[in-house]
Amino acid sequence: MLGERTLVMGVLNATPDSFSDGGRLPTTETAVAHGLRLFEAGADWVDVGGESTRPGAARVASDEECRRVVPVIEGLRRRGAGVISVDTTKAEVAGAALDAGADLVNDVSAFSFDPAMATLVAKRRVPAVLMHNRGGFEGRHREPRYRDVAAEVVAELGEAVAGAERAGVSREQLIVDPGIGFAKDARHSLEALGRLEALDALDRPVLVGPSRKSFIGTVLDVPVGRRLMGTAAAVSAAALLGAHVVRVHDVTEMVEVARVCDAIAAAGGAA
Ligand code: PMM
Repeated sequence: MLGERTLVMGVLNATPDSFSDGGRLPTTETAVAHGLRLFEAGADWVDVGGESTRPGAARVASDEECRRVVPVIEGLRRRGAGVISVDTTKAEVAGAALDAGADLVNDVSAFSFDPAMATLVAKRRVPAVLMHNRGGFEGRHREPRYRDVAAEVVAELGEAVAGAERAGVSREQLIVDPGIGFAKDARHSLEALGRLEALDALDRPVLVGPSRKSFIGTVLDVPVGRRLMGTAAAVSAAALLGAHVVRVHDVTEMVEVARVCDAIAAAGGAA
């Protein structure tokens, strides 16, 4: 399935404080209804998260994070929804989410915040996204310094893949992500995206999450609510540079963007 066309992962943040959509889904029912709408709008996967990753966000305890994501995943699964991922860095939350019906784990720390995550993914034999990041939870957005962003992202993700394999995870389970906006300023994010093909060296499917992020705000000087066209441009670039999956908030619009990029690629225009 991965690689035939660009898959769209819709974002479902069950958090009071995410940077672009936090607090909009205050109950399980509204969150489940939103998730179902994302699938109806054409999302291939829906990514359910219960801890905001935005700079300055407070750490959420495992039990609170489970309280936020588990009922939403159960609700979606009961209604026969499609592929569900859980956006978490904690093995306890990932385990509960898989028990509730999630299909894969999306870890923005590439298994580095919680060493039990790799063991869990190895045991459950589920796919997992390893996203590039630096520093622990507190240090993750601080002082990004690179000599060569694309090369360092590839090298560090390569180490994360090797570490996961040492913990018993099979390479085939893993998807890699350059971590747009994580431990990267706008210039770093643009370079990581513009040189996405460098990730081909890892020979794993690639997921990219540029949706509404601050590098778009830097280029266009627009607030979060006005980043739809910038997101469309970033999704096009990602799709044409070989992304297998794009993680977005605006599913209806980005499904159209992805389909046109796929048609261009199929006609021999790129990739
Ligand atoms: N970005 C956010 C959260 N989770 N997961 C992956 N794999 N890649 C990303 O780029 C990513 C992510 C931050 O965005 P949000 O707060 O809108 O969810």
